[in-house]
Amino acid sequence: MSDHPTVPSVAVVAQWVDNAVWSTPIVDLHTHLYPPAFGSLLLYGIDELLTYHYLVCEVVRAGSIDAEAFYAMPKEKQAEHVWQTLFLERAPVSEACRGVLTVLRRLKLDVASRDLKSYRAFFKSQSPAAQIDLAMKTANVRTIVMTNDPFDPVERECWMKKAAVDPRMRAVLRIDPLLVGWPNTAGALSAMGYTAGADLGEKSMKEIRRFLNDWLDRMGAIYIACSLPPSWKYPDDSPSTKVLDGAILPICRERGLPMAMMIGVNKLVNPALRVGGDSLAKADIRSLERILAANPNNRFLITMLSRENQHELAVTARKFRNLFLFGCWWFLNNPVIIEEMTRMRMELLGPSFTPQHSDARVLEQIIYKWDHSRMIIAKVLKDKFNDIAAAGWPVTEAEVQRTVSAYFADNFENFLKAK
Ligand code: RAT
Ligand code: ZN
Repeated sequence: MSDHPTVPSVAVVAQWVDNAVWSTPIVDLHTHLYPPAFGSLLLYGIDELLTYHYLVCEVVRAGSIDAEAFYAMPKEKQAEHVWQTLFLERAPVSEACRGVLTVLRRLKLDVASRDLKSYRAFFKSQSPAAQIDLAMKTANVRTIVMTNDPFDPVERECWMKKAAVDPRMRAVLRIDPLLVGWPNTAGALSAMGYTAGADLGEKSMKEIRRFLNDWLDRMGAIYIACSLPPSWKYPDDSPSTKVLDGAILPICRERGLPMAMMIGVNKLVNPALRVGGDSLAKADIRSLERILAANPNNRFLITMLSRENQHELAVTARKFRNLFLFGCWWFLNNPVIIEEMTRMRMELLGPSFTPQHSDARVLEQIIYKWDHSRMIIAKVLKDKFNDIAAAGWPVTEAEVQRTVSAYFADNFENFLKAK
């Protein structure tokens, strides 16, 4: 008799994958969530869920009023308008609408009642701290990585007065204006006590480095992050190259921190939609290749916004070990695209990336974003493990668990530690 391990059946593999995917806690590496001590920055509850900017765009398309009239209403009225227009008058089949329904169901509210008032009553009865516990438990998320913007006066104030941070939340220094905001950034920096001029000479660069070091210390940030337009070029003679080369990348090297670049957003193509007014276009992969090649001692967390960039981005990740690929960002966070991207990345990169982040702006969104993504990741993983089982590979439960843990937490945490 052979003492080879046996190859499990399709049904057994599926069971192992489901067990691992639903029981493994997530490290959510990019969100817009905050601790309760950050006051109005932490969005939660049904009115915030219904007025998420993804839904604002849909209601303005569908509804009887334009963006300006929508935003002129008080928040509760906005939420009622969205509920009426997108849920009652038409079928809530879009991913953002479905997300609200998933949240209600997972919080054991009566979805079939369609009773917005009862949902409101539930959320109002919860303290923010209790709601964080409930959302994290329901979503099975163990760490929430924030987006922390020192250029935002409300947020800056929270850090200056040392508002308490929930130990399950980790900070990220977000610095878009340092790359794309010149010459206005000079005024913003000077108001914070740093004298960097738009010339971006050596003196200015020193001040930018001081700014970065001060804020990294104050926040205990685990990486630096920015979003960039599709037109981003590297290297060139623009402020973004100067600040990357002269301040950000050297500081990241000194401190052993990764730099996250989220590439492909065209800001405010429709300003009336406010935070919902951004769009996307395909970006230049050559610029990414050049920054990776020129800075082998820097580590980069990369995601791109255009579907058209995804194949070349996965190939780029094969070429550069200092690129850590993560998430299906923003307009890509739809089941059809998540499945396509996750399959392609698994086929090109094996277990060496992070398939998803939530980008939650409203606390309870972690529940639906992770539920929906877990379903897809499980589906793809079953296929992949069954494919190798069909080739005779004796897949084990431990191997499945190790792979899921890598995707949901370990890859990212190990990348942070790598230095
Ligand atoms: O996904 C979003 O909600 C966007 O509005 C942005 O926040 C984007 O994710 C970003 O971090 O810039
Ligand atoms: Zn984001």
